[in-house]
Amino acid sequence: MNTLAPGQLRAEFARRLSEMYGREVPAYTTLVEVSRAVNTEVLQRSGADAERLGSITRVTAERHGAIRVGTPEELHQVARIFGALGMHPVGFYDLRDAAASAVPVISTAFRPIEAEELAHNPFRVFTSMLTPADPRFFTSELRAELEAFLARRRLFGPELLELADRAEHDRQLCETDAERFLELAVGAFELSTEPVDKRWYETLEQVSAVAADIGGVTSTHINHLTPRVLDIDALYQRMSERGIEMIDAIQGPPRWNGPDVLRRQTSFRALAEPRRMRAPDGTVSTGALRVRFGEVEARGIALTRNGRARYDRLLEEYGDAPEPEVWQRNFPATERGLLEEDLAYFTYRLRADRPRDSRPPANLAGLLDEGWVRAEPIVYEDFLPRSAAGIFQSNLSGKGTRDNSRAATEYDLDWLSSVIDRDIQDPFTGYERQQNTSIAEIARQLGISEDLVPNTSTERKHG
Ligand code: OOG
Ligand code: NI
Repeated sequence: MNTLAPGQLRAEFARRLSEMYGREVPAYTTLVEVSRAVNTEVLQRSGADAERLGSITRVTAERHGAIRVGTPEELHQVARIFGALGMHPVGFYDLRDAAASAVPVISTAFRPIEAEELAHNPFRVFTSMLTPADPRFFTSELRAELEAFLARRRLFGPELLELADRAEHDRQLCETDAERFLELAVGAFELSTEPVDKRWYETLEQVSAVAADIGGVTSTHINHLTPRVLDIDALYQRMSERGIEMIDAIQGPPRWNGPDVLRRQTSFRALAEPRRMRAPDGTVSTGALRVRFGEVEARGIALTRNGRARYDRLLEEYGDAPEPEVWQRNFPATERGLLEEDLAYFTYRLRADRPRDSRPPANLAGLLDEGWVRAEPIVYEDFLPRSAAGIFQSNLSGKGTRDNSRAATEYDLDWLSSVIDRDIQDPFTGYERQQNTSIAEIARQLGISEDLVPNTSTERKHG
């Protein structure tokens, strides 16, 4: 009998989730159609350049989703489900301080880690966990009530978790089990039809709409599913022309005439969807909630720690939407410039067409100049905390409340890692490893014994 490996399960999960979401959120289908049209145009316009940051097959299938859970136990279970799909936790995002509105969550992203797995299907899920223990948002009474509510609910059933564990352990499932696993897993992220306890939902909503979305109901749901587009400015305009109201801006780096770096994203506001509500007297009526929205992203080159420090400093100095001129002054306008200043990550490959008629120089710049090797940019696979907070915020109805006179409860990557009982990878580590492995490989192929790893130059201003 046929079996499905984690990569196949992941691709199939992403496909079915997309089908479900498209059925339930029609604007998503429009977004996917427009993204596809824009990508085809970019491909025709730019040829091979359009695929410099991923094949068109990958980019067309590429999605990320987002879910939010309430407790460490729930996050632990989510990690098991994604583990079955070959998705591992990467990065720690603390959105509590990244947002001006009340966004009481900390997050990580589950995604494939190996380059081949990413190329096969890069599906990732930004996963947030509520922080009821943070006294800036929750009083001790509300915290207790919230934690008791969360402890009573069950997001994922035993059969789903058992299949997940088996899939992860065996690194495969037979077709029958895979079918059942996928059906249960997709179902777990569908919007529930259970009536919402109106009083409880509204109590939490006063504190934070995010808290209500997570802890006001007995289930979880995918709140957006994001296609990747190769020209996000064109997409933004096209969607607006189709009458879909986008948020004010594209978040992340501006459009400019240099290489795309990190990622840019934009969204349309959650649509009001009918939802059954139960009043304190027990009567059920139809209300509306805005909990599912649309988002689209463009991805660029992964920045090194140096590059990221520069990016963060620019946001610090110029706010969330720096002008293209600011970019021009602070970032080199070519991939080679990024490489020379150690601002971005590249995979180095030997050029087969280069005659081996001299001794290859023992430094990367020389090898590039003399045509021995070429450098291919490594695409950024992760998220940005300020943009993520912006996405949360742009979809909140009210600002909620936050008492800044209270001290925040501290969380970090290690804490989250112990909660889910899995290593959470630092995002930089993966890119660095990929770059350094490729350098070691060309050095070996060319018989160069010196250390070719680029010197991690100290941050210096460009231009
Ligand atoms: C997650 C928001 C973050 C992104 O693309 O930055 C995100 C959420 O709303 O739950 O998905
Ligand atoms: Ni997103």
